[in-house]
Amino acid sequence: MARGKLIVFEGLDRSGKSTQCERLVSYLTEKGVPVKHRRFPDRTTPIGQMINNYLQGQTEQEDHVIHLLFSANRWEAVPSIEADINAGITVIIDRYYYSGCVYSAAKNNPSLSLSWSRHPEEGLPRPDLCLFLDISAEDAAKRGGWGEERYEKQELQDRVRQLFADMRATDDGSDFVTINAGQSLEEVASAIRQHAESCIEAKLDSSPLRR
Ligand code: DGP
Ligand code: NA
Ligand code: NA
Repeated sequence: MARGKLIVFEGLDRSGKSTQCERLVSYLTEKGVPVKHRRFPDRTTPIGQMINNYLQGQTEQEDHVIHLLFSANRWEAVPSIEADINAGITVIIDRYYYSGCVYSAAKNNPSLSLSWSRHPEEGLPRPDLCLFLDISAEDAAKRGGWGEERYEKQELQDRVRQLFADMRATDDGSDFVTINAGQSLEEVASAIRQHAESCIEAKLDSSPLRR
């Protein structure tokens, strides 16, 4: 049996990522493609609840500690992701280790660089396709105010945007297929469907997930 594919959505808060991720999952499900929808952070596990409390400002965590918790929250899902993929199910994830690296590095902690932040993520299954929803500062601003959570502040988001751009020059960034998220919902969805369907149709039967 052909293995499933690993498809990841990335982008800033307010890039439309979660909406587009849900739309792709519904579209493929209706077409009869076996898919599983996940998101990180997965707030349902004990580690995820610690992350949720931190994001909501109820607890404080040292910068490296919260970084490692976000990473652990991905690692704890790996057996389940691998089982799905080996069973022929395509796993579609809203955020992954790319967010993990840039949001931590955006804190400007001198001992938490983009390259330091990459280490705990080493060995996680590498996506077959990473859809990067790119939006300009102006377009993001038009979409209304930030929410209440810890990282939803203009200054931090500006650094996140810059770090995603820096990441494009690294090996991780070579995974990105950039989608212009400033287009209409329909245009964005259609571009995403094209990339996702050619990824799913690509024959990788004998090639394992990369690491
Ligand atoms: P979301 O549920 O997708 O809105 O994500 C919650 C927030 O957490 C969002 O501002 C992005 C941030 N985030 C997601 N993954 C990570 C991670 O691995 N590390 C850090 N530091 N932040 C992350
Ligand atoms: Na958010
Ligand atoms: Na979201």
